[in-house]
Amino acid sequence: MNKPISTTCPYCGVGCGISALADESNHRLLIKGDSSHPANFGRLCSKGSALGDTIELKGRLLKPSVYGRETNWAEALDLVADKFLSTIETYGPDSVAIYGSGQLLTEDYYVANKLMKGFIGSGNMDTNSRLCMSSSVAGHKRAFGADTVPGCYEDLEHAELIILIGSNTAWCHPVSFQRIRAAKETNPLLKIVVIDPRRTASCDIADLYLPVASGSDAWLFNGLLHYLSAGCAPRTNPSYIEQHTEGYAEALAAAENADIDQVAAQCRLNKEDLQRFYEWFATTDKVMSLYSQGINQSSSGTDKVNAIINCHLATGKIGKPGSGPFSLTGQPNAMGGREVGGLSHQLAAHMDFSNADDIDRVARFWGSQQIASKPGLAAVDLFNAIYDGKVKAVWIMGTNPVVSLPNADKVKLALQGCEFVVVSDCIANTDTTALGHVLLPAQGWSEKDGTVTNSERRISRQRALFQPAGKAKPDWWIISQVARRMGFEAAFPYQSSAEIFREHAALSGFENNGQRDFDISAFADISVQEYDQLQPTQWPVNQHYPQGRARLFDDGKFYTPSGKAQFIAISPRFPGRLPDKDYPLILNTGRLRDQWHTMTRTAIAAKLNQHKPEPFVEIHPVDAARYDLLADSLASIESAWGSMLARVHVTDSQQPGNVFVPMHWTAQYASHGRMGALVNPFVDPISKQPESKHTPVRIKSYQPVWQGFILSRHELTSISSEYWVKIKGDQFYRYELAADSIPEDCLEWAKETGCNTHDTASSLWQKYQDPAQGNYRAAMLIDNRLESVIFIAKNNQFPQRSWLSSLFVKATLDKSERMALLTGLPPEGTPDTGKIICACFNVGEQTIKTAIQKQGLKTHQDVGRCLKAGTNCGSCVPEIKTLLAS
Ligand SMILES: Nc1nc2c(c(=O)[nH]1)N[C@H]1C(S)=C(S)[C@@H](COP(=O)(O)OP(=O)(O)OC[C@H]3O[C@@H](n4cnc5c(=O)[nH]c(N)nc54)[C@H](O)[C@@H]3O)O[C@H]1N2
Ligand SMILES: Nc1nc2c(c(=O)[nH]1)N[C@H]1C(S)=C(S)[C@@H](COP(=O)(O)OP(=O)(O)OC[C@H]3O[C@@H](n4cnc5c(=O)[nH]c(N)nc54)[C@H](O)[C@@H]3O)O[C@H]1N2
Ligand code: SF4
Ligand SMILES: [Mo]
Repeated sequence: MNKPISTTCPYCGVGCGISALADESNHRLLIKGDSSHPANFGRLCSKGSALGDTIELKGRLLKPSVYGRETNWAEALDLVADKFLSTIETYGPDSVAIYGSGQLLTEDYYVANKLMKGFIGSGNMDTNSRLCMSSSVAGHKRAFGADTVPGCYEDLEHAELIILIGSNTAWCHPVSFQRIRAAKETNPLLKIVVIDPRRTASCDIADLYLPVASGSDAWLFNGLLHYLSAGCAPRTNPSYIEQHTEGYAEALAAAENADIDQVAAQCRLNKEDLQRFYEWFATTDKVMSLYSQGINQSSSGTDKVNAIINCHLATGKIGKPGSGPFSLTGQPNAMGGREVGGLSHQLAAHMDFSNADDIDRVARFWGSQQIASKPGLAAVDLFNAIYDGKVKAVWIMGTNPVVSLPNADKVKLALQGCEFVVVSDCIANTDTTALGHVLLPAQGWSEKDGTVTNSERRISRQRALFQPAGKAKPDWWIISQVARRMGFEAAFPYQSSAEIFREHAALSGFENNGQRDFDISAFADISVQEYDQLQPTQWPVNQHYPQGRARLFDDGKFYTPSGKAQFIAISPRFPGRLPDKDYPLILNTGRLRDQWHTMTRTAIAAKLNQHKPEPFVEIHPVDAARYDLLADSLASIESAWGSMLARVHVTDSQQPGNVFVPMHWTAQYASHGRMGALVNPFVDPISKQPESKHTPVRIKSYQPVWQGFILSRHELTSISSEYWVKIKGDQFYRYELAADSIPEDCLEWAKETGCNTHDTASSLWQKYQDPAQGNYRAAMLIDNRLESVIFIAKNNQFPQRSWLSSLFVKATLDKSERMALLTGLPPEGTPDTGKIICACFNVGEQTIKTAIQKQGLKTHQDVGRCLKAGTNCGSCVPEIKTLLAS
């Protein structure tokens, strides 16, 4: 048997270490959390645990293709180089662009950025981090003079108050959330505050939940600054303010009007709750503010970040164990991308275009005569420029902008009209690869080799577990090959990721002298063996900190010209577009527990599709009544930019006036689930980050003539119904369907979708039809093995799909099961698992409810002991607790 290989999870910014046992001959993978990795100490969430189910070769992009024709690498690379060169020659360097991703490895990212900024000579390299971390980057830069995350995960165990602001940590950073839960169990004095317009699973451990009005956080933290400094005995830290900061008076003056009454009104919060939160912050020594997209994705995202940092500076609660503002990074290498300068205003190694010395320094280091001298276009502007025909050739790598950018229908049009679109991806069919003229197969996570940096600045190795799929190549290799063909051989000689990492490390230390926070010069001469054995290390790693550094700013020194941290005077602004009579509701968007972004990888793992199988819209009961929406019916949601269809979930976890849809569905998995089409393209004026959490929309009921579902052992080939959703299950595919006209012959119609309806000697059909009611049910078995199930009805009265779905793993059905097929319900005495709650151990709602009742279980720990549910990643614990309570 092979030895386990240590690597890093390719999903979120927690950056969990994984111990992987790869079986090359069967292409199988056993995954365990790496108990020695400081980010997770052996824990993994549902997504990380399911990685072994996502490595299949089906669906992978295996060969390069040009204009729809498969080809070899040489032709594809030559074409990309030629087209880029000829475009630059005719229209100049700013007519081309690269749009990258926080899911590229640091080495890939470094090379892409070097090519565009250093050698093509344009700033037009931006990344999906613009949609993710750019407000935090801008906020850090304003306050600290550098994009520094001061603290580390260990602080979670030291803190006495943890504030989760616009962060659904329970679902998006599940392993860190479990760490906070554990810290609270060890230290019952630890208090948790959750600030989010939506009551999320993260509220499960909250001592106080503040349902802040969408977009109003800057008011809340200006109010806190005001509160800390008010009264005869201020709770600020005057000596810290004096010694280590500047701009306090101005920031305070700007917060002058933010008294509790005003803040309560602006944030629509109750005064007592507000008072309690402020008092806890004022009186607790060790406070951590963890924030994420509820803060960043806003037209005042940068101000929100600084409003939070201001409060930490005013109290000196920064740079000490258990204290500090802490931006949770989203993608596995969001941080690494910032290190290499992946955003279009950055240059490299935490140097940027705002400083002529930086430009000169990087040009000398790279030996470049034609380095770009000014920022390029940020994501939304970049795609507008493509739409306008100003950018004529674009190379998209490791991101799916046709889904994830705001005003996504315009993005689609932009790419449809663009002269030359190159897409590097590991998956063949995505909404973006559909529009590429050249498709380049990138190695996937289990094949790649390089480094990533997590939220706490920890650099970890991703290591190859398998041989590459098909002709797939590392992203750094693909980019270097194009660079060489463009005439930049000398600057892109790389043969391995280790060489690139060394160069990146050397640049970070080049003429640094302690002036730049990002310094990993200790790795500048790292050997291939040392690189291969690199242990997870927090930067900076240099001669002063050869083993890395857990916290920055513990010495009160910042990277501003004066060495002092900067308060920023904040005047809270309203979101860019406010609801009006045409679009009266606020659309909020975000993530689900078991899916990763545009689902290209997580939707391959059947077990990750069971928790939330269909696009949905969450709406408050009052609004549901106002807009005549029944629970579980379909609704159409429209904004000034686009529309979608989703299943209605009525819940008081939403505030009236707000609706929420998950960001994940694409045209590959749903007919009308691509929410990016609706999203407001308004951006923060400083960070250029789009306001993805606040779009005015309207909602109305969508009433199809019929609804139904098909469960099929084989993937359907052509679905013609107006509404469809495709869900991969264990040995079957599930399709949720709805349409405006009832098929004349249901069987004929099913055949057209590609459903196996062939009558053979071994096939057995069961059918039930009531045309008057528009009711049709059928099931087919081949040699007693279930092949397909079709349910159609004019009303939306269907059994849950759980029992029928569970039959596909069986080699044959017994008589009682066959008899029950067309009821869709298990035969008497057979338990139904119900909807899956625990994805790690596949435990359903009904199983949990029955166990609670029959065995008198009282706590989630009891449920865990009895059914294992909730004992791996723990992300479903909040739901188990809800079941216990009901
Ligand atoms: N399961 C899963 N985990 C992921 C990802 C994934 O796709 N799936 N993606 C990763 C990535 S790249 C990222 S960036 C992170 C994102 O992690 P999070 O930021 O935690 O995730 P989101 O669900 O986008 O948004 C967080 C919360 O912001 C709230 N919010 C909306 N508007 C406001 C507001 O005005 N103020 C406040 N205070 N809150 C508001 C939303 O209601 C939502 O609950 O997750 C990472 N982890
Ligand atoms: N409305 C709304 N929009 C949002 C957000 C939101 O909360 N609301 N969140 C935003 C945020 S924070 C983020 S981070 C983005 C994420 O949005 P995207 O980056 O568009 O989403 P992903 O699905 O992660 O896309 C990654 C792509 O890279 C491919 N890929 C995976 N690994 C590799 C690799 O090693 N090499 C290459 N070349 N390709 C690879 C995947 O198959 C996939 O197609 O969405 C943003 N958009
Ligand atoms: S929390 Fe989950 S998704 Fe994030 S790195 Fe860890 S295992 Fe991967
Ligand atoms: Mo993100």
